[in-house]
Amino acid sequence: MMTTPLQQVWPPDLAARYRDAGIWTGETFPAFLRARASRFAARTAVVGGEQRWSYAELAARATRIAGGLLAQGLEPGDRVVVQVPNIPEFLSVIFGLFLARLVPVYALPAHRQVEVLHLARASEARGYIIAARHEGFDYRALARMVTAELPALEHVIVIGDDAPADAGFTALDALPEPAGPLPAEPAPSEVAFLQISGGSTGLSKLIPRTHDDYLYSVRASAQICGLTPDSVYLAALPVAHNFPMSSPGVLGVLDAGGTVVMSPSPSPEAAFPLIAREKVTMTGLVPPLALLWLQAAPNSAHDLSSLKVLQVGGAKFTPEAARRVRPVLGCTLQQVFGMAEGLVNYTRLDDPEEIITGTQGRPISADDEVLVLDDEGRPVPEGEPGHLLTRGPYTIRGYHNDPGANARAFTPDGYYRTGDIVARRPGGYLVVQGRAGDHINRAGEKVSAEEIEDHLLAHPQVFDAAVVSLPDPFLGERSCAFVIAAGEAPKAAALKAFVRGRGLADFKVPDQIVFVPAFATTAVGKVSRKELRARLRRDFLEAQAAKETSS
Ligand code: OOB
Repeated sequence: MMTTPLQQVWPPDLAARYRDAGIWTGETFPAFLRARASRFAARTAVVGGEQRWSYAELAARATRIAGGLLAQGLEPGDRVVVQVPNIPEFLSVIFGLFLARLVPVYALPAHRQVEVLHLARASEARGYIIAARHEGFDYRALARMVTAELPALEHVIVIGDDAPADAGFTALDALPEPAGPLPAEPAPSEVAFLQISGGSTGLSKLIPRTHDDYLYSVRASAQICGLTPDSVYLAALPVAHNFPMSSPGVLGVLDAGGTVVMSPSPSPEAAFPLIAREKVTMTGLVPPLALLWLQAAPNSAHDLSSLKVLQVGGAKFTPEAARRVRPVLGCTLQQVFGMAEGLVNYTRLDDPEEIITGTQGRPISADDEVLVLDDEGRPVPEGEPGHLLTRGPYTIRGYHNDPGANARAFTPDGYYRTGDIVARRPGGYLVVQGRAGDHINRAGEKVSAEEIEDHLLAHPQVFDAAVVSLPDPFLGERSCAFVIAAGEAPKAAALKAFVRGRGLADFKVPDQIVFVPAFATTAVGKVSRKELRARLRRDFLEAQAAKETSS
């Protein structure tokens, strides 16, 4: 069966420029692994649970997995959905895939059958790699559901002690013996993997990243963050996400020869003992978790003094919270404003405190081109809010196989419309003000209003629904569904259970449901979904404020 080819192409003049300038070095993931394994052979690459692997061992395991996957029947170029939590095997699996020239498609552990089916279909995947269980959830049951609907997903590989319950699944430790040599080195301009978008409309789009572009962002990030062989990075957020994967994340740490410590959960209960035991120097969190850590640290018996840098990103960190990081945790805050599509901004470790607490950083590269435009597409003056557009050596030029989305998300001259509203300050520092698009940034997890509305509309007692974001003191934003019932209104809890029961990631279930008799319309009788959502949100917040002042 022919699958849709993967590609990511920059205009030849720019590609030549990035190569000549030494931004794209031609390094590929297989070469990256081999070089680190020879240079840092005996050093500890990754720690997790009872396991502690050296660089040499990580490379040996990845090589064994690569041969096994090919012997199993997967072929170079095949896409493989990887849904693996923070365990050392995440790294041996993805590097195994790279060595076999198989293409990982990163799913998050929170994803359920709706998301996994979508990713597998959209990528035309033939393989699916899971951990047997994680945080009380049985991924084999999920795999059974997904493969029943999608027979093309032929190979299910299960990581875990217990033998797979199902015939037809293969344990990672029981892959067949490698049958031949590994394939030839990929070209650095080839797509190495598919990352997933936050999904501002509908389901996530697939983001093809090349060896050249991604490894540039990894190396540059490791440098900006001052990583060395002595760095110990705690992977607290799910490593399949772009932030803990490459900003600088686990890949940046491996680039520098440091040690990755896999935390099964980002909670202080799981993370603090690991920080103390492994003398962790750096980690990355989303804002709500950073707030939890700030609350828990003063009462903790664990020694957190090894921590030098706390990164916070994925959603806006308020300046008030940001100012508490140094006094409470005794470490430097680094704000990270990035996107799986490419552009990543960092505050630098030696920036003045006011920049660190008050901005979301500046781009990695002098070759990142950043535009801040008004609604008519004209540049706004410095300090004024506008739409952020960007292109550069590690920002994609298009999603996989989605001309409609590409026409909306990219300008004819190749700028990516991020959907973010930012203000630019002197020195190129960006301050994020909000989103132009209709998605909810729920504690860093992006929820598309449209996707949830579609699920709500599938309920027989729902006539219409509009999902909006509301400010939330803990999550940053929470989702609120305004629903017009068809006849008798269902109970809010029942409607939430209905949405969950459709097999969605938990973070997409509306946090709040408000029943309304009708949606207001304009004199012409029609409003766009966008206007409708904006109006519902505004009216609700105004009514809430009025209630608060009167009480
Ligand atoms: C990261 O990546 P995605 O793809 O899950 O989400 C990207 C979107 C951005 O467009 C922006 O809306 C929001 O997440 N965002 C932030 C932010 N960092 C991301 N909004 C405000 N302040 C921040 N610091 O979330 C991501 C990827 C790489 C590194 C860090 C985060």
